[in-house]
Amino acid sequence: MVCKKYEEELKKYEELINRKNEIAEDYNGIYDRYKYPVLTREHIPLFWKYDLNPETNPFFMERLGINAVMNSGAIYLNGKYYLVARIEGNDRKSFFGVAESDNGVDGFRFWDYPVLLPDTCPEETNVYDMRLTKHEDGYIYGVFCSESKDTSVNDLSAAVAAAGIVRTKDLKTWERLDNLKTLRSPQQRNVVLHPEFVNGKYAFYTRPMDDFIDTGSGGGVGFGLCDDIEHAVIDEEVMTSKRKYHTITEAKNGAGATPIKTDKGWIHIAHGVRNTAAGLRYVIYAFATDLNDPSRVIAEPSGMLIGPRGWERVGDVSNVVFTNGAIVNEKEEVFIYYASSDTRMHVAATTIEKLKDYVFNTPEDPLRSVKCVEQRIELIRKNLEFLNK
Ligand code: M1P
Repeated sequence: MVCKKYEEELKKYEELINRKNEIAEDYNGIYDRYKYPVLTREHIPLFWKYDLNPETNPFFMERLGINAVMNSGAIYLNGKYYLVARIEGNDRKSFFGVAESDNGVDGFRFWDYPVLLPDTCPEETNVYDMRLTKHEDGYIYGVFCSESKDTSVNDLSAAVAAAGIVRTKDLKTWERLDNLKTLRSPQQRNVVLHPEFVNGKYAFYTRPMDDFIDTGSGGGVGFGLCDDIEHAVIDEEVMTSKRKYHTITEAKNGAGATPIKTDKGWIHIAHGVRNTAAGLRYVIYAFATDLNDPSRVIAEPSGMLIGPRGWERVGDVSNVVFTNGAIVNEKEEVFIYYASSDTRMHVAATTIEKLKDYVFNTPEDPLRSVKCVEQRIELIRKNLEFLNK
């Protein structure tokens, strides 16, 4: 017999999963934010955390608590919306769990079991931030950060980030492939597989880094090709979206969602990081690359697409929004899934039409205040002329 507390907690859990989401009030014309997060630590099934047997758990205590649910890969399959979430236990280790919804904005419910990845990397300590790519070769690939202790230096906290690769056809059975090797970059995070072959090869967006935190000489989002996905090796990485001084990407940036194909170019939704007196601030931005050469940036609107707002600013790592997944459905609606402050998952909804308009018609960052004022004065002048006609 389950205890009364379990029944009370289960009722709260079911109310949370069944709560309808609503478009939030703030308006920008580009996308709609939603009032409630789509996944939180409270969305984790009770039977993942508690021992439900009163004989072995008389106080109905959490035995394996969950701290946060965040950075989720996203995919649309057979009319359903799936998030492969990064779930962080109270023990700081992250793992992946699949949550499913009928409409993409609410009702996300985790499958009964989290994903148990094949244990092929004995040195790997932590895994997180999976990007899902439905590739034209017929597989769904998951590329994630595989983190290990750096044993080459005498520093307990030193770590190495690499890109782990798995593939599946159904999100249930996962085959682990070799980690990506980038011959000219010692560390990698935020790696995304492009959905199509480029020049007959697998193509990755990379994020070269000299160190676990600092990108150092890594100039931005890289791009490289490899012949064999099962033993992926990239020699040369060319730069796509570059880090720039005094912009939202000054400290670092990284690819986010798998690029979205449109008739005007590939649309990328990435993250940019700047430093502040309060630490690093992460925002989401967008850019487009050429349909035939997805490494060539053809449009990059100025500034951020999504920044942390209101209570999104607060969490385990405050002042962060981060995306690694978006879904486009058959109505060309776009759902951008983003985490706030490394704590919970939200959705911002838009359309392909609006995203294209945003990416191709928003002015670029002119990189100097005086030019930004000129840009704004031009907008004001045209508007006042229009209003006074
Ligand atoms: O804490 C913010 C983010 O930090 C990292 O991103 P980046 O590699 O660009 O610094 C990632 O660890 C990410 O998971 C995290 O949300």
